[in-house]
Amino acid sequence: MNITPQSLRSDFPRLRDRQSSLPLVMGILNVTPDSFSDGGRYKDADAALRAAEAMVEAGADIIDVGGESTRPGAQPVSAREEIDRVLPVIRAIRRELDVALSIDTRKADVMQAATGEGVDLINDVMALRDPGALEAARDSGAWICLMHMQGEPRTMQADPHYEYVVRDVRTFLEARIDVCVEAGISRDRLIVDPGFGFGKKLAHNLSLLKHLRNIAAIRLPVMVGISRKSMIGALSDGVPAEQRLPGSLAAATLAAWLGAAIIRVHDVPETVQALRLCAAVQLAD
Ligand code: PT1
Repeated sequence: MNITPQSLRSDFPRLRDRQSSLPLVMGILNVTPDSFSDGGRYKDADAALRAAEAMVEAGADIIDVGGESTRPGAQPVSAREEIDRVLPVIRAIRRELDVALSIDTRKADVMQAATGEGVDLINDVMALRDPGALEAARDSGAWICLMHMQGEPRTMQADPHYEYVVRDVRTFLEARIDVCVEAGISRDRLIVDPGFGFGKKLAHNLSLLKHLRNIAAIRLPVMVGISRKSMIGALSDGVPAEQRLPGSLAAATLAAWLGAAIIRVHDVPETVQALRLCAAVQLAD
């Protein structure tokens, strides 16, 4: 069920109607210095392009390009630096591959630069709360993923707390949807994400996954990113990220079963296999 960039805008409504039970697979492409750096922007962009190509061949529907880490404890980078990292990669993928493109950013200037190169989806862990982001996203015409985060990446895991996590996250997402609609963004351009690992303890993450249908009841496509996150390590004696594939596949399967429309992952071929099994069971008599 590969979709072309040209068809992305018209195909997304399919996510709301749920004709297909197979969620879209979003492959993660980090272009931070620790990921593809061996010096030289051109070489880095070429390595990133080859990684994207492998994910597309393995069945990724969307490639999510990110130039700033937002994992717990990460330090912010400037918009200039972020643009310098992601634009060569976005241009190369646009030129060489037939795949939908997403930009993982919270900064208005990066949104503007990326959508100017034809990026189809803005994936914002701040849900357009940064200055200028709402306007930049509105004017881009792109799809927008609004994610829930409590706090900010550097400190968000210090002491997260909620009254009722599922209700609190849903209330936040609905408030951000209202802000978007009031700013002139059509509801059909929006996707929501509960933000696994973003200012959440293990018990919060588990409740959000168990009750994902409650988030899907917002009646917008739901995106889920659990791939290799520490919540998986926490359930397996703290195994490092490289050893979290089995838990990642279980999480992707559960999310798909509970109605997720897009699954954001590192391990595309493995996830595609798990999701095909899941969809086949859902479609069985
Ligand atoms: C996500 C997501 C994202 N996650 C969306 N975008 C990250 N829409 C980046 C850990 O606990 O879930 N949804 N962009 C990566 N962030 C994290 C957070 C990585 C927590 C790791 C952890 O290990």
